[in-house]
Amino acid sequence: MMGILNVTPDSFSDGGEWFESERAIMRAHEMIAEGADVVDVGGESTRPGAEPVPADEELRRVVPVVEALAGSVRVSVDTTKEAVAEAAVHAGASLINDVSATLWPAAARLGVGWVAMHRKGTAATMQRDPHYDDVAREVAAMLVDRAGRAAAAGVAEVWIDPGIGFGKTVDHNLRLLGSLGDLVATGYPVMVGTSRKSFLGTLARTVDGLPAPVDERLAASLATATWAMQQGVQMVRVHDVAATVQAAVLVGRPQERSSRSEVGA
Ligand code: HH2
Repeated sequence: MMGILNVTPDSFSDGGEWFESERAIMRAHEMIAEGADVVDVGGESTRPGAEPVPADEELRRVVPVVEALAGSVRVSVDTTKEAVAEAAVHAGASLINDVSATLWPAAARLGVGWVAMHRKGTAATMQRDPHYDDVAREVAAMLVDRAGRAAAAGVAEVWIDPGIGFGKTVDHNLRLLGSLGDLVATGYPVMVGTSRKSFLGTLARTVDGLPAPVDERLAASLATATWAMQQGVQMVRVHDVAATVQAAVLVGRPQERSSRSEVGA
């Protein structure tokens, strides 16, 4: 289970720099207590149309938080910038979560794991009418190609991720979720992130029939995370760690349930 830790400014807080990192570190400790195996620290939003963050600002956000957490949990850094990845690794991160799928040479050089995520276009362009002839086949082919290059360059731990919501329509996302088994069959460990994403809001409606807003997507997030785990996905990237761990114990990872029932309750 990978817990999402966004270290980005909050317009409702005026607590300044100390408050921002302190709050992030507190949230990370909550997620660790809830059962997160990895904490994914990110200083730049990748949402469609999000403003790019300069490297020095991203470094300022990410590095102190990575440093503070690295002794307590496995830390990954969610970045597309080599300088940020390198500084985070020096601060204790051991996994580069790379939505651009370009940083494998850095992972090889630094001797850490690497997540290759599929994305079509950039944050600015990716949701402008994305098109595929066969989304599942094209995404798998790109990921296997990148993963092969990374392995050949010497990266010992390579993850692949279909990049739900990154240059994909609702239909593309559903097709990718439906074909997770094909990614698992490649032999590379697979990671998936559906947590609170907008396609869930489009499909899951409120009682008024409106698209579910971001804070009403928990049930849909859990349904997709448990589906992914049942397909053999080894890591889910989530905001709601405690709830996802509960769901995983019941239906996502039967092996976890049997080991827990042996100890008693
Ligand atoms: N999704 C987001 C960011 N990083 N990394 C991986 N490997 N897979 C994903 O699906 C993925 C990711 C979405 O990021 P953002 O829109 O910034 O929101 P949040 O980080 O809160 O999920």
